[in-house]
Amino acid sequence: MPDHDAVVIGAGFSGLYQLKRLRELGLDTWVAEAGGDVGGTWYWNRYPGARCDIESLEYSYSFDPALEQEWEWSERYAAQPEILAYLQHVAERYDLRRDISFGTRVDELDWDDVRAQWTVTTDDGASRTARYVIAATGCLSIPSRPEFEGMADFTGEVYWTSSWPHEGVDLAGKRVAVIGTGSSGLQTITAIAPVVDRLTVFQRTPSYAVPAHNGPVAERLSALRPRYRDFREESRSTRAGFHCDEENTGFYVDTGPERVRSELERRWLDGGLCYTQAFRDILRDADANEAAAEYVREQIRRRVADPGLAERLTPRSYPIGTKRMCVDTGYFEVYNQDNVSLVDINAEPIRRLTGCGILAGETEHEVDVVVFATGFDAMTGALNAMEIRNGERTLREKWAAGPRTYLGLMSAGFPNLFLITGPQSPSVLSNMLTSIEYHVDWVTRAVVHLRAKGLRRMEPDPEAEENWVNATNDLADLTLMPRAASWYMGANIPGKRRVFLPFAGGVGTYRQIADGVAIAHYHGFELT
Ligand code: NA7
Repeated sequence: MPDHDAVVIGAGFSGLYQLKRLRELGLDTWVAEAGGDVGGTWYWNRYPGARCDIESLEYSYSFDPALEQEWEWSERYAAQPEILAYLQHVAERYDLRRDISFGTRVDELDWDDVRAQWTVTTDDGASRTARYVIAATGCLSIPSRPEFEGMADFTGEVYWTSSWPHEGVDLAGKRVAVIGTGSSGLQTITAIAPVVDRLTVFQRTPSYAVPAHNGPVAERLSALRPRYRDFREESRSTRAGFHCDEENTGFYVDTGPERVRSELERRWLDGGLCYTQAFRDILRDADANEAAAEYVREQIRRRVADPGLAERLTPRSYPIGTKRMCVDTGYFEVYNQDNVSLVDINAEPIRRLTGCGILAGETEHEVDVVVFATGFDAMTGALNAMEIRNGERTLREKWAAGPRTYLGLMSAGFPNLFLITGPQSPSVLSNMLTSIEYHVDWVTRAVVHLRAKGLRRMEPDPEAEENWVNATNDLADLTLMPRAASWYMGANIPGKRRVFLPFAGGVGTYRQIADGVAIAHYHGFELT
């Protein structure tokens, strides 16, 4: 008998809920978490201004109606400390910590086909066995840390947004450089601009951003509470796993110019990521996309006083929505401050870090602090960081030309290894909470089925997997998504194979397919 029924890797939103569900089934479950406490993403990403860009009313667990009724979110978009406090509350409320080992990273997984069990080896050298392993390792959990020449020479402070120190950072009155202008960069820049002495932003690609219109949420929360269950159920059938007024969404091709403009304006005034759902074909039709992109560009010109600077901050090289959209609160206005400057590193490439700053083009920018907001090895990074062996090869070798999964949940040849929000599932194209809960419930149901039938082993049929891989690639090719050098495509990591990583068919459709598979006795899986 294995040491445990199940090992869960990670104690973020996915791992905590998975532990709760398996424990309810009476399974002996152990969780390994690399961080010092629960929280995952929200444990590590403590940079100034860190905030979720999915609304709190939807970016929260739905599994317990009592929790949903009791928890008070303070803002429309919760800041990192509030989300972390929520996860800590969840850990305490359901007494989850007693099965979690913190500061423990899983290095290796070895499948033993005779015993039908995994051996899980952690960075302290210890090993234990388990029938099932659930990788709740997150989609954006392995930071991308590009190497710049001279990094060791720089004598000032260096921080990464993705692993910000828990205390002791004070940027007030300092000269600060930020490298990277994705969501993390934008939030950091906006938060620190008012307190630093000088801020120099190094931008490679400008981002499209829509306003958050953040504010108190208490009223909406109390109005929602009587129908919270229905609201959650609706989310599960939407495209992106959260409400976006989809019933009022038409096709751009059928919409006259005036109506196009007023719809974009309406979405802009509402704020948030629903902007790119103004038309159903926005990510498929180049004209629809260009109309939505141009509206955002116009707003940038209105917000940035210096037209030359506005132009440099304006995204033009890729369709809107094909890189992860940012949600901002006063980001562009920051550049109207005298103490803020922008370096376009396409025109003035970063040549090296020096003892006292950054040499870009011919100019040395003297700074006290460098902040890297350079993103993550998305979706496959955390899985490929482990040695996952099946006796013949590693998962990393199997995935050398891109990930291969069935439903984003399992990969053929690696039995009883379940992936929460794995590649080729909607995950990063959706509200992660909707996708996480769906996957955890699906996995739990599969485990119940295996146990009820006395089965020991589950893995995808290679043919079903092949079809799923092809379907996800075909779906992506129907969209404009592959046109951007994005982390959705793996394009931010040197040497990573460019394939579209998530499933682009939407949360509601995905759920119908994956539910159908389960109902049809796990069609496409081998259960033995
Ligand atoms: P992102 O969105 O991947 O942003 C990373 C940024 O860093 C982006 O602007 C990159 O430019 C830039 N970058 C990356 N590598 C380099 C190098 N070598 N030189 C200069 N600039 C670089 O990560 P975030 O952490 O901001 O956001 C991740 C997700 O968190 C976000 O999507 C939300 O889901 C929440 P590029 O665009 O690649 O040219």
